[in-house]
Amino acid sequence: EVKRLNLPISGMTCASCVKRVETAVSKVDGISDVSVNLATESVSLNFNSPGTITEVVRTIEDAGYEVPTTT
Ligand code: 9UX
Repeated sequence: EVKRLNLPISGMTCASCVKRVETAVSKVDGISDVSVNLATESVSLNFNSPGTITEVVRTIEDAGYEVPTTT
């Protein structure tokens, strides 16, 4: 079952940042239809397993950005 998720991202300031995050996240196995929005500082994506999100967060952070948490 594929579900869609929106994650906040901080640290993006230009269109190249957006492309960088989109490219990196799109390469994660089990992730598809990645769309990064600079104005809302977030990414929307389809995922097929909850465990995949951990790798998405790591990928975003490895690219030099942050995923702010509410906890
Ligand atoms: Mo743009 Mo983003 O010049 O890390 S690529 S700020």
